[in-house]
This record gives sequence, C-alpha cells and structure tokens, in this order.
Amino acid sequence: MFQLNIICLMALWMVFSFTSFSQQQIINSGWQFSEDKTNWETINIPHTWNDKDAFDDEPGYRRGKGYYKKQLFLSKSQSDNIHYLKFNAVNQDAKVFVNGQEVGTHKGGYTAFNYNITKWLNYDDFNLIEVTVDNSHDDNIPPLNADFTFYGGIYRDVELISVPKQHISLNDFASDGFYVNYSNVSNESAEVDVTVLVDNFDNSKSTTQLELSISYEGKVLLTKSETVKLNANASTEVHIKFPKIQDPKLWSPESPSLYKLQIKLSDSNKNPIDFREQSIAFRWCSVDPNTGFSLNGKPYKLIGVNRHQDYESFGNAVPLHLQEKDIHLIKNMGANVIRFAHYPHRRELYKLCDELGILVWTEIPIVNKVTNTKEFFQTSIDMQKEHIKQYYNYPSVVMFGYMNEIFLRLAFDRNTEEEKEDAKVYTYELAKQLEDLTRKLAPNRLTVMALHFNELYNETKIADLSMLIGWNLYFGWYHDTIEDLGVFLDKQHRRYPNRSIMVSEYGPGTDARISTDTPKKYDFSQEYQLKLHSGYYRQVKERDFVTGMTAWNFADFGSEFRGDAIPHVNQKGLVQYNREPKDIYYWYKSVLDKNEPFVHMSLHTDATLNIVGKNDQKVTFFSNQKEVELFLKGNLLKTLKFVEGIAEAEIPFTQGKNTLRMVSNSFEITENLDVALIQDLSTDLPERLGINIGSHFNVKDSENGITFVADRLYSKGLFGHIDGEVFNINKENHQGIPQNIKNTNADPLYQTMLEGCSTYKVDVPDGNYRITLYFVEPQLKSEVDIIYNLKSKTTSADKDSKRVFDVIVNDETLALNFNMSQQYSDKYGITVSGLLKIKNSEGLTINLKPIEGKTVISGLLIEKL
Ligand code: GCB
Repeated sequence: MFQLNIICLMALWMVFSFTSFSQQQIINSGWQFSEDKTNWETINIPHTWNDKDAFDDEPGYRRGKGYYKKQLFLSKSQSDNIHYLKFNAVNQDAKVFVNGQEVGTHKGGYTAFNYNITKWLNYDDFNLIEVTVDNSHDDNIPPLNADFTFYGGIYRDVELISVPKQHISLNDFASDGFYVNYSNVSNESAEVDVTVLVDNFDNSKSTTQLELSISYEGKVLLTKSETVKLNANASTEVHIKFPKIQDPKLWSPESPSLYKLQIKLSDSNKNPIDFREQSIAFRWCSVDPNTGFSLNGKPYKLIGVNRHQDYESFGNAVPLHLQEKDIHLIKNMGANVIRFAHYPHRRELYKLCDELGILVWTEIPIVNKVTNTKEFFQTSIDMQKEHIKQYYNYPSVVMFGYMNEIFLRLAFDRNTEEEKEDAKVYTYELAKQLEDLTRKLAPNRLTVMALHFNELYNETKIADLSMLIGWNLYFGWYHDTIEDLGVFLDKQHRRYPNRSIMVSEYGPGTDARISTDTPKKYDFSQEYQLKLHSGYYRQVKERDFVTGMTAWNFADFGSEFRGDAIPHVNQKGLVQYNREPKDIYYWYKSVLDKNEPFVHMSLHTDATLNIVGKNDQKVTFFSNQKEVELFLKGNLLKTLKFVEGIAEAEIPFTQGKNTLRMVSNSFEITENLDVALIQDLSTDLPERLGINIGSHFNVKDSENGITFVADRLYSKGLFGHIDGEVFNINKENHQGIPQNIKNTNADPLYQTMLEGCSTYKVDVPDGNYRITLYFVEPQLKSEVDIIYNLKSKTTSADKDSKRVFDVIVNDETLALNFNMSQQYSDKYGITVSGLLKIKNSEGLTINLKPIEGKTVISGLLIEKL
C-alpha cells in the first residue's frame, strides 16, 4: 500500500502563496528489500532482517549485507528546492545511491544522517533510491562486542526533506540546525539564547528574517526578530538572546513545566519559508561526591531504569507507539530517570521524557572494547558529535555518556601483557578525546561513563575523566552477595572522595514463569529478583553520596549468544520482552509512585495454584498504601501493613475456588484463584501433575497449560526422589545448564535436573495414566563464554564422559541403553512417554539404571486417562 505522510512544519503560519515552504515527508512505505539482490520482497520501514533468526535454535544470526530500494516521484514544481534524504537510523553501515550514483556512506547504527541529493534528482519522473546496509562485524565501527543483538536494517524513519534555497540548516550532523542554551537559571529568573544556522544555497546574496518566540501555555511571553543577511552559497550562524524571564516555572519530574520555542524564517517579502518548534524548560542540576545529585538546588535521588530499544517479535524495528508506551510504563512505575542504553534511542522518546518529566542519561555505543585505529577514533568522535547535536535541545537530557564497560574484553581476552598495556593507553586516549569533546559541545550537561566491577578503571584513571561515574554492579548475581554492594560503594567513596558515583546497572535474570518459596542466587525466580532489587534500593537509599540507581533493565531484550531461561534473551527486565510486567515492576511502583493507589498480589493466577504438602501458602503483596484489608471468601483475614512496599500473609486456601478481596480507601480488588491442595495423592491427584525434577522452583509451561511444581525428597502419600543430586554448573548457580534447549520453549524445565537418581516415586492411586519423562544431556559439547559472569568461570563437567542408562517405569521398560548424546543433537529437549496401568496400590516408581556414567532426569508429567 502506498502511503505518504506529509508533515507540514508550519501549518499554522502557512498562508496560501507561491513561495515554497519546507516540507518533511516520511517515506517508510513500499520499499523493496533483498538479501541477495535477486529475490525482492516489499516491506515497510522500520525493518530488520534479524527479527527471527536471532531467536531460533541455530547459533548466530545473519550479519552481512541487506539491499533496499524505492522509487521516489518528484514533480517539476519541486525543482527549485533543495532535497535531503534523512535516515534516522540504519544498522550499521549504510551506502546510499540516487539514480545509480553514490551519494554517501554512513557508519554507526544509532544516530541519524542525511544527504543533500538535489543534484542527482530528475523531476516529473521517478528517482531510484538504493541503500546497501551492512551489519557485519567491522573493527572500525562501535559497538564491536556487547550483550545485545546487532539487528541489521533500516529500522527508523526515512524522510525526504524539501526546503527552499534559504533554510534553517540541515547540514550540521543532521541536527535540527539550532541549539538552545540556558544561563543563570534560578527560582527568580532565567536566560535563554538560541544559535540558529541558516543556509543559503543560492548563487546570490539573500536577506531573510528570523523571528523567535517563547510561549507558556499558549501565551507568548517573549519575541525576538533579526534580519539575517546571507552570503551566496554560505551558512550563517545567528545568535539570539532573549531578555530575562522572571519567575520561571521550573521543570522537574514532579512538575515538568515546558515552554515552547518557535523559530520562523521568512524571505525578504515576509513569506514564511522554514520553521522549527521545540519544548524548552528551566532547570539546573549538579552532582556532588558527598551529597549526590541535586535538581533545582535540592538533593534528588535518581531512581529509574536502563532501556534497550528492541521488542518481542520486532527486533529493533519497533513501531513508535509501542516505544512510547514503554516511556509511559516507566513513568507510571514512578521512575525519575532513564538511561538510554547503550546507544541513542528514537528522538521522539526524549521529547516524551521532556513532557512526562523523566531525567535522561544518553550515550553512544562504545562498549567493551576499542580498536586502535584512526578510523575507529574518527567514527567514535563523529558519532558523539551527531549524538550531542541531534539530542542537544531536549531539556530532559542531563547526562551525555560515551563508553560502557570499556575494559570488559581487556579483563577477559587472552592477550599478551604488552597488548593489555597498549589497550589501556589507547582506550584512555579515546576516552579523553570524547570527554573533552562532550564538555566542549555540551557545556551545561554532566559527562558520564559506565564501568564494570574491575580495578582497571581506577588503575588507569579513566574513572577520573567524567563528571559522574556509573558503576554497573552485579553483586548477588554474577558474584558475591547482595549485601556486598554497600561494602563496595563505601570503599570506593573512601578511596575516591572526590568522585560522584551512581549504580548505573544492577539486576538478576528473571523469568516470569519461575517462582519459589526458597529463592536462590541465579535461579531466575521472581522472588530472587525482589530480594536483589529491594536489597539494592535499601543500600543506595542509605547512602547520600550515591547519586542514584538505574535498574538493568526496564525490559527483557535480545542478546543472541545467551542461554538464559528464554534463550537469546537477556531476562533482567522489570517487564518481559512483550512488556508484560513481572512482579518487580509492581514493587518499584509501590515504593516510587505516589500518584496511583494500587495493590498487586504476587501470585500467578493464570493456572491452578498447586500447594504441595501443606495447608497455608505464603503470599507477597505490593502496594503504595500503608494498609490494605485482605478478605478470604468474604471474611477479613488480615490487615496487610506495608513496609517498603511489601506485606506478606499466610493464606489458608481451600481446595477449588478461592476468592480474595483487597480493600483500601481508594480501591477494592477481587481475585479468583483455582487452588489444588495436594496433601495426599491418593485423594488429591489433579488431572495432570507436572514435577520440575531437580529443582526448588515451580515453572509454568504455557504450551502444556500447567505449572510443573518444585521437586522434593520422597515422602509417603506424595512424590519425590529417593536419591540423586541437583545438577549445576557450579555451586553458586541454580539455573542448571545455561544453554538453549532445542525443540522446546520450556527451557527451565529441562535446564534444571537431578543427577545420579536411581529411584523416583509418586504415590498415585490405581488407574490408567500417560507418563512423560523429560531429559536433556547436560554435558557441554560447545561451551558458552558468558563473559558477564565476572567471577565464576563456567566449570563444565567432563566433556568426554558418557551417560547410558535404562529407564524403567514400574515393570515397563520405557528406554533401554538410553544414550542421549549418541541419539540426539546437542542440548535437545527429549521426552519419553508411555501408557501405564497402575494397580494393587503399587504407585508409580521410576527406575533409572546406570550402565555408564550417571543418570539424569529433568521432569515428569502424569496425566490421568
Ligand atoms: C553489563 C552490561 C550490559 C549487560 C549486563 C548483563 O554490565 O553493561 O550490557 O547486558 O551487564 O546483563 O550482564
């Protein structure tokens, strides 16, 4: 479908006249795409070719070339104009052709660029636009290496901008051609000046008129106009200073007061020819090594999130409205800051942060390592110039960054000592150049850099360059304990009393399907996520010198090499990849959001709640209220009293339907739960019972429509293992094996398992059943190098050891000489099923008889027939 979006930049002032006025068309529709220039498909932009292959069972994703083309009609009436083609982001190398002529190449996948294509155009005719995009690894383009997927494609809007010969410049690193500066901002008054770049593409001199105005809530407060004489074929810089604004309404997350700046350019006959509009705001901020961040003169703890831009099933080609929803979700959670990691995100989102009141840290993607070449340095410098100039005018932006964990690879790669020493020197050199550039181009912003847990940053003094240091800290996840965070922060503060620091990343991987009464490190449970986040929050709040914290990450995101509970996805999100909140989102809302009274029960009600071997179930509630009354089946059970957003209750559920009601002054919420009390299987066996063998957590399996309950030691009347040990790659890790299990989405069910188990018993009553056993061979054929695992090296079991065993259920043989590594491909999720008649009250006994090596088993499903 052909769709042409025409945005007139100044509908308001546009009068019917023959003077041409600048026009911006978004030309996203009806492009052709091909991976080989032979087979073409019609697509719309935003587009990526990696939305599927970065998530399939095959390791890796296509990094190479993609070809795009589109025909563009221009009428003769436009032949006097200057035409720019603007790409808002193409990952990561783009070569652009117009009518077969190369017009330019751009390196870097996260900033905008444009080309003046006028001289290649034909009028009253179609023009062929072609773009060759390449997302192959390139040593001269950052990021070289990072924990996120580098989806290839034209994934942000493409625009055709047509302007008269005199216009507000489009030539300064694809910025808007003007820069707003503030000075002497206080409660009493504020000053604004604006630099406007005006270009003249005529061969003769020209006179234009610039009119600027500032308004608030529709009322014009100040205007300024200036006659601008332009030389032939030249660019002119105009500085316009407004008189002082008295009693400015200050901007803050609590009260994001915005003023409007309008810039109108007219020709010598006073016909408007170009226009810009920008929200502006008055605020000032600073950091102090002892008292942290302050906003408008008052200490202000930054608490918020990092955000990646990709989204389930879209890769990085995400419709704008979904991205804007993210920013609303973040605001509604009560966050006051976003770190747009690890690259600039869509500009519309920064505008939304201006409007909603969210402070912003923005950065370019120089991540994990640097290449010591002129080209890499130049690309990095150009990228930071584009970044600052394109994002300069957003008042929400308080921090400009340029590097993340830049010594990560240095700490892990097996380089010689000499190479390591070299890398320290050239990395520092690039950091210094970028720091100087940022201070020069963005003098009123804070400079910032994020570091990983390593002494290298202190030793090289790179940590002394920026005004604020963000530590990315994973205590209680990749290493040590949650409480070690405070110890580390105190030590850094003691050692470097002049540095301002914040916790720029933290958080555990969490799968919304996993829950447990006994959360353990690295088990991906929602309960461990709560433990870690609330522990960090408390420790940061206790320390005035800590500027703030930004959770890693707002949402789950694609990272192709990962083997988390959802393979290829980094699951540290507060919300899932499709933005469904995890419990932790509600916990943050309970401590941060003062606006919207709510309560959330952290029980996952979309399946039956299984309660095994006990009467009561502990349930956690989150609320931003002090108290909430909890009713069970109409009777008041307890008044929940919330401390740091949390209250707990032991609930005496009964078999079948249970109705819970939560009542406060501002709401009344009813939840209906279907409960299966499993206390004696002879009477309580559900139609289908799933057991997550070898694990302390329950895991929801949406394909089977049931929750596999945690394993236990056998006790009469119930189920459990008689012997065997939980299989883990190391003592600290409770995930089982950190690999993608092929041919299934129930990865966590397979990833955890029991090793060396010979007997497993389930005391089911007599009857006919279908029994399904779940297996995977845990030995690593290919070792995954998870470098973010800073301390604990993956200790794989002996790669050559064989594992062969018989599987016998009661007296029936389900598998003889079961040898998974011989019969199946690596990390294949295997099920073995059989029909069984259980009689004479014998119950179900699974015998695993080792022939070679130790047995393993991951799960069991019993279905009544
Ligand atoms: C980090 C990185 C981030 C990773 C994160 C993690 O420190 O800055 O890019 O995704 O750790 O999840 O390990």
